[in-house]
Amino acid sequence: MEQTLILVKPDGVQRGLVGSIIKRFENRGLKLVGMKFILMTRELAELHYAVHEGKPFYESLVAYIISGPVVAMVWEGEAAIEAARSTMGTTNPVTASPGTIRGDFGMEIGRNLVHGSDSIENAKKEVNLFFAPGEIVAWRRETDSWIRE
Ligand code: D4T
Repeated sequence: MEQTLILVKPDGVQRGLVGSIIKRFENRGLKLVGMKFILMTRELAELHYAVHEGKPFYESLVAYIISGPVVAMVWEGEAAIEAARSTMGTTNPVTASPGTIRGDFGMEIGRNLVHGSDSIENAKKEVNLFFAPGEIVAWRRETDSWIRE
């Protein structure tokens, strides 16, 4: 079973879209196993976006992610990483399909509302960056047999 780190970024929080965004992942059938509302420190942001250091958009990306609170979540499911990313839509909301979070709510790459891990390796790193092991909740979902064969 995969786990993926999802962030509702500061624009999603400021625009009052937290509930709508969470609902998309719930509707999909992903299972919520961790959630917190935090103001990311610059240190955490730099660790999270270390792979982008040196790129032209790096400074504005870090400034954006620490500009207000975010909702950090861990969602679980088979192929959770790919399922979450297809629910989010492409990185640039302008090209994201209608029906995806970015395609329905976004207009610019620098305000793309959500983050989702992009590989199993990065998902593990990111979940560990945001959550202590004791903050992940293992629970039995009664509807699982209607979502997974
Ligand atoms: P995140 O990490 O936010 O889920 O986005 P993606 O996984 O979909 O995309 P990414 O890692 O390539 O980019 C990270 C982050 O940087 C912003 N960005 C990206 C930007 O502002 N300008 C750019 O040219 C690119 C490529 C958007 C997402």
